[in-house]
Amino acid sequence: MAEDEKKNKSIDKATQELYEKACADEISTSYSRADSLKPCPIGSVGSCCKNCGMGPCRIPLPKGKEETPEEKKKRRGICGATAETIAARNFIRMIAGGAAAHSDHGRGVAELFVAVAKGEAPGYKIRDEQKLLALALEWGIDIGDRSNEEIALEIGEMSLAEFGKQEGEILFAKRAPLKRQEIWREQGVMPRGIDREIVEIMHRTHIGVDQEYQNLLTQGVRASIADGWGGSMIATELQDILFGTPSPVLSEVNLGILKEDEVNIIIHGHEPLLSEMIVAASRDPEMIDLAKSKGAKGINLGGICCTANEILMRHGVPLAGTFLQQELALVTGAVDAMVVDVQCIMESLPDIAQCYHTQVITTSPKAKIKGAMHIEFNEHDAVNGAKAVVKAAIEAFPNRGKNVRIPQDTHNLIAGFSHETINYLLGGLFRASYRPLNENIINGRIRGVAGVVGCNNARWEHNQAHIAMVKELIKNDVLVIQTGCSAMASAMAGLMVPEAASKYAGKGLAEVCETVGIPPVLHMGSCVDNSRILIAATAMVKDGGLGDDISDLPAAGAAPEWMSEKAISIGQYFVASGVYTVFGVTWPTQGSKEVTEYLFKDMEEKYGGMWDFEPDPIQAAHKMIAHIDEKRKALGIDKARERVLYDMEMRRELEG
Ligand code: NFS
Repeated sequence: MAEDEKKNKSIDKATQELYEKACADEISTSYSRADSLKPCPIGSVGSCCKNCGMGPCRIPLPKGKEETPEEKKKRRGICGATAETIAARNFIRMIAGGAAAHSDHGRGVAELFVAVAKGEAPGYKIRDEQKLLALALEWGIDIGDRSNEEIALEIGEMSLAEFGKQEGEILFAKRAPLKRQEIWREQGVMPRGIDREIVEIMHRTHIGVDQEYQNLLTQGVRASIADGWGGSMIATELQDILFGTPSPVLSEVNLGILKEDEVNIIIHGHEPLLSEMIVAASRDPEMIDLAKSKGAKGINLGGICCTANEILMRHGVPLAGTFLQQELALVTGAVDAMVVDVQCIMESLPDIAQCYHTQVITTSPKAKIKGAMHIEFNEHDAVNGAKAVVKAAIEAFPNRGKNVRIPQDTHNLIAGFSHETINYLLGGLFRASYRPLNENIINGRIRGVAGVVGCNNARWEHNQAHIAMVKELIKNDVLVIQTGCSAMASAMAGLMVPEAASKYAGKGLAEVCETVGIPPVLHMGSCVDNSRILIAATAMVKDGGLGDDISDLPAAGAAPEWMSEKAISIGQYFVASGVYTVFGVTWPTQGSKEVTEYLFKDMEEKYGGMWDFEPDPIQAAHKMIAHIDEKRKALGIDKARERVLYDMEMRRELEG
């Protein structure tokens, strides 16, 4: 779908309604800016190098014809960098950006973890003791009769040390299947320390350093593993211990969750450190009384972007919307405060807020926005910080104008599918395991598993690709696991309730979902929680019957509406972990055939997983299904789909 063919801004009714209101209110949004600001055709394919002051060097491919070898020779930057070097440099710098964002989030959690262990962060406590002890055992930390805090201190310090480690291997890499670890060692991509791999990308892509695209891309792989199996995994694991491991929770999604007669606070960004406290503060009777004294009936919270997924998973706080709905939330005129921390936050927010009454509040010293109020989050005084934020929202409530429109649309969803929850739901408390899932894959009721994740992109009809792809996958008996904005998109389409199984899923998948009582599309959390997908995939390998590595699983990954550098880092660690991963919208290395071929083909030989690019979501789904079927064939379970029902004897054979 080319940009000019894009009919609507969104397939979501609430979003369409508010986009129209934004136009009527003469508000500039990412949707309208995307109309007037076309992507640079040279930069978007990775053929622009601006890594030094001699450039930017723009070296476009010849238009409409094959490049001759002579032309190719001349296609170089001033320093002599080839199209390959430039595309690879740009690509891995995206990985560095994404891995840095996730990992700095992980570092923040680890710092809070240490503060909590030392008793220096009042209001926080360790909520999941079992997970704390399990991690201590895994890392060889002495438990004995030590207190939780003593153990936590050691875990926190070991986690922090992962970032600055100079040699050896990151600790969580040991969680990967043994075969996977061997592949990483063989290919020289086992990360040493998280920060080190990111810094090395910045060094190697500086002018005049690494000038072999394969070698550049190899470092990209190493940094991405440091993200998925390092920084992101630390974020997820420590957040679970501190705030609780998610379990199934019923909630609602879309901008209709805003309330006419309550103080509406939108929590937007990524790190749940502050938002956890805001959830508590919004339930504090003192705050509720204050809200009532201003004429409101109560305090209503909603989330946008990945922090929304964090507080949804643990507290059932409703989701207001995805990345592309953040501006429209303000256009409702009903948001009293929007509190942001880091990542995926649009700089246009304070400008839009000015046209209504909304207080935009920044909270991170790393992310200030001109025109926003700044209340800095301090982990040593988080309770009061959160109360100050809630108070600012309450103060804004009486200023709400008449120009208010809250769309009616909401959908129910069930979230909270952490790895632990899936394990428990499938196997039961005493026999927690993925075996029933594996068995249903082996017997063919479930064809395979797909992770569909990532952003919205203003260059694409909002949510269209996510929903089309996910529906196509479940219709073909592929169980879908999701995170991020993609998960929210499916929830908005009603795919995350158990009833969706009989309505949208193929017969085999529907049968399994109905037996276990789960939706055909499982919400696993925020973008750092893609690490949960890695753990789930590893658990499937370890439970047996589906090969001995992630690359053997009938599984695939996708980010059909990606836009952020984080998505590229995520995609790369999926690929590096052995997963076929297809992206939509646009592909950032098209300026170099060799680099693109290397990512799409050569990586499969090295890592068992590879990249692909397919903007049409239905075709992309079919590529994923074809890959899943190939893996089924390699496992010798391709015939099983024809004789779906197994008798006891066949089962015994399978288990034996
Ligand atoms: Ni992840 Fe994209 Fe942002 Fe979350 Fe949404 S845009 S890569 S999904 S909120 S991080």
